[in-house]
Amino acid sequence: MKLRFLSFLAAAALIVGLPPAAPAAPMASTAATVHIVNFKFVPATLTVAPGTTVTFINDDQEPHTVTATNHSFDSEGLDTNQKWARAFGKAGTFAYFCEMHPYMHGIVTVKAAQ
Ligand SMILES: [Cu+2]
Repeated sequence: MKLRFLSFLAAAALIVGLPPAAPAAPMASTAATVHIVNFKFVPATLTVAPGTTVTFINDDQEPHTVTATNHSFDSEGLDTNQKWARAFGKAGTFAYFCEMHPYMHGIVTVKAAQ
């Protein structure tokens, strides 16, 4: 009898007791990388969570820049293997290009997970 009562208590505790452990939320990535390869940004379009730091790496033998279309950021010239990082804190769409090769375009979209 006592055992059954304890079982009841345990079941009741499960129902009304402590909140269940939070389900494992998918880890929002806080870092991403864009390579500059063969005069292209790879990937050319990137979607990240707010607060993500995006690192741009120039894999080419030519210098490139990562320059916002609205000039809100500018890496200046990146030599071969040089890296440049920027934290994207707020949601929005950030178009950029290479000042030395203006046909090179990329977009970082910053969007909160649903
Ligand atoms: Cu370039």
